[in-house]
Amino acid sequence: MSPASRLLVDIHTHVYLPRYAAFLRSRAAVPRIFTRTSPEGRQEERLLILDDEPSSGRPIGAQYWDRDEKLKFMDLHGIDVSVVSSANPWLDFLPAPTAHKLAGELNDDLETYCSTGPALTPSLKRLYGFGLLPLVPEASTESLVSTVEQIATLPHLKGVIMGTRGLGKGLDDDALEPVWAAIEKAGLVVFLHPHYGVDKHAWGEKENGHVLPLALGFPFETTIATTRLILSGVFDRYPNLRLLLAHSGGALPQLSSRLASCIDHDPLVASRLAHDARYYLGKLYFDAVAYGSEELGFVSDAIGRADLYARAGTSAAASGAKGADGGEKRRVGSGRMLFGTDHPFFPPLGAQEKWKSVVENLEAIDGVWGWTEAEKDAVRGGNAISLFSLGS
Ligand code: 5CU
Repeated sequence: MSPASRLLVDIHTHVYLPRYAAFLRSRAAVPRIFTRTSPEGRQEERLLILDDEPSSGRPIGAQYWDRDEKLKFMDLHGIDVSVVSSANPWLDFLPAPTAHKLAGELNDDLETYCSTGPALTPSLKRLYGFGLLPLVPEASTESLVSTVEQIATLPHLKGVIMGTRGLGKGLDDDALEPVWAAIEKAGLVVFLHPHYGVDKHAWGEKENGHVLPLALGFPFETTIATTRLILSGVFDRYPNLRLLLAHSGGALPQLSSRLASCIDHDPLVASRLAHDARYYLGKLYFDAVAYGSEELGFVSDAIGRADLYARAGTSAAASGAKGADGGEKRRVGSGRMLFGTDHPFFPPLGAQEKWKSVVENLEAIDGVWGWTEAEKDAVRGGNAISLFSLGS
């Protein structure tokens, strides 16, 4: 095992728990798992989750639900600890009573998955998790808050994974106020993850497979959802809410100064917010699933600038933040970035041992100009140990 400061912790790693996979097998509509005869004449299971995916779906197997497969993957890549989350589309497609019941059962299942798994030390397990909320239209506040309370009682669940739909009107819906309050009170981390992408008409008519929805649609969805949360003032009302963004926050770091300028020119929105838009980036956490050192460096610059805005307090003092040493911003920002793999998605196409998607993300962290070895170690694991209070 690595010394505590050198642990590799994967905070973006998914599972379809056996109960959920069985549920998907029972369905005739998307999302579903179905069995077909392969072109080679074998019986094989296929997964269909995205709207507009070809009806043949994609291969699915034990790596999606079997804990031993997760641990084998972790061992292969030197991952000490994983904070596992259910994969999309979660419970989004279900009627409220079914979603409520299944959320409770799946949260208990995930607690068992983690708690009965191996440990690194008496106080540090190899598996932790993000629970699920029954976030569907018609869900009652009581159902949502009671599920937050259930998750808070499960010692290996450290947060909740959430899509962008909320109760059908997005995450800036006033009806979600009690949910943010309950999550903040429980000290859970929200992992915000996309599923729907953006309007498919943006992709044109050429056959580009999953490339545009996954490379652009997913991150744009996260960008829009997070921006709407910022504009709604959620981070002013719940200053201790901790939100972790998938795929390094999509385009938000790149667009944050433009966002600030647009707000400045809109008195209605400006009057609603206590801070410059860039301040809120310093309240967020970002996975390091960006596949390139330059992108990680840039994201840490933008977060680091935000952190300096936060410390400066006022926008006048924040002009000092703009002039701060670039290296300082980059180093400060690295404290809010966390390694992830997206397992079991993006498996290798060939027979190579290690997954390219994982190796690339590790190499990207290693190659960020301006991060010290200690900061790289923090992104690889130390930040996750602190954010989720693992092993304490
Ligand atoms: O390949 C995909 O569709 C996905 C997905 O659906 N969810 C995810 O987290 N990564 C990739």
